[in-house]
Amino acid sequence: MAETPRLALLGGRPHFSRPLHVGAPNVVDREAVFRRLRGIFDRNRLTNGGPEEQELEETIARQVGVRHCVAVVNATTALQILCRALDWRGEVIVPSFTFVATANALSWLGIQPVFCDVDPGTHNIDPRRVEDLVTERTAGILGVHLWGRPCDVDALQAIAARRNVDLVFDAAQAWGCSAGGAMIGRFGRAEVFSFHATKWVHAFEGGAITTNDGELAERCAAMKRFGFVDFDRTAILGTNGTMTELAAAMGIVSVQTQDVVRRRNRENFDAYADSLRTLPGVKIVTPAARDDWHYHHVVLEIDEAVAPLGRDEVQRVLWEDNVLARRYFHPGCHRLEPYRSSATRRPLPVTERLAGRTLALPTGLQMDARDATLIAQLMWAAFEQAPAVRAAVAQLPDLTDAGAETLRR
Ligand code: T4K
Repeated sequence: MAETPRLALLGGRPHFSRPLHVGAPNVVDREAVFRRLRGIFDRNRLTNGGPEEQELEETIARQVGVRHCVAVVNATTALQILCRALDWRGEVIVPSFTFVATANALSWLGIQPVFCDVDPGTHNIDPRRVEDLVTERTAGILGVHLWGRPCDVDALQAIAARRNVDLVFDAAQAWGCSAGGAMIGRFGRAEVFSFHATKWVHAFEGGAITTNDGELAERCAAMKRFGFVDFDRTAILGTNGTMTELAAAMGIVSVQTQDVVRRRNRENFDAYADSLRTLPGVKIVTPAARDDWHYHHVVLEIDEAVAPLGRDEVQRVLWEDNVLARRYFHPGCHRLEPYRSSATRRPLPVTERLAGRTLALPTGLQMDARDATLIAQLMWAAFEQAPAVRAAVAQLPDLTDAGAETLRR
């Protein structure tokens, strides 16, 4: 290890002059987006099923290897449309250890999310816990490929078939990932991707439903456009989930240039992994050998029983140095409103443990491998001076008060 860096928390100057964000947008080729934008203005077709949206849908379907793709304004709306198109009511089994949008999409439709614990190794919904939660009110299982690592699709599929319920996946974090050679996006009855600006491939805001079920795709496509199946005929209750042409153009260029981002993510990830391998009590989330990954989520598990500092203390150290690490997904949906106040709480010990120890670090084009190594060195330095760090953190205001302002910088 190089010379110990002087932590900003302990009086040094911040090592990064500009904040490094988790989820800073990656834009590889602005000119290509501008060219497409000129075409959009020339055609004067700005939204509602223009050529950019159609091209994006074809691009996604081709890369995933499915027959149908329906582009939607964002993944949250896409999940809602999919749930409606499946005519889901009653209860749906879903992990709590996910971004709150997964559960909210259900609740927004009056469907009750039934929170299931996750597997401690994969962080994904634990099939061994799912079956006990199936009741006569269960409409389906909504798995989440958290961090882009695939759920245990086969086990979930077996339960869904045995109990005669639907299985779909929230693949918001999993664009470009595969499970044992099969691209995520092909599993269950349908899957939903997010192309939000914070994703490694994005459309400013965007989402997509992928499926091999033609009838389901047709229903989703009609629902996303007010229920229209013709220029003036509706067939179904719909909403407005349309993606603009500008967003679709950004999405196409982002897919076309994704290898540049994946390569940088990989370099950053390897540098983090190399430097953190022997840091006591710290484990980095890695893909299984059989899977392809985007290396977009650099997620640590910090075990306070072994590490000299806890996750929240490490986060404060990094923030003082302008590394805005995030506690994804603290504290778990079941501990956020409106779920926290609901009467039907069951114990989720693995979710609780993970929510207290996971920390997401920045990556992407905003930084390089040297930066990743330096961030790891800051963590080493913090561990070496743990008593002083602990005392200094205790003097700081609560992060929830200062945090929102800092993130806007
Ligand atoms: N299911 C799952 C499993 C998901 O992870 C998500 C979204 C969804 C469903 C729903 O997908 P969408 O409906 O969004 O398509 C972010 C994103 O808003 C959200 O899309 C994402 N998951 C979630 C994990 O993270 P925040 O509130 O943590 O991100 P935000 O806006 O604070 O962005 C992170 C940092 O990145 C900012 O502090 C600053 C920087 N940033 C962000 C944006 C948007 C920029 O520098 N420029 C930007 O344009 O939720």
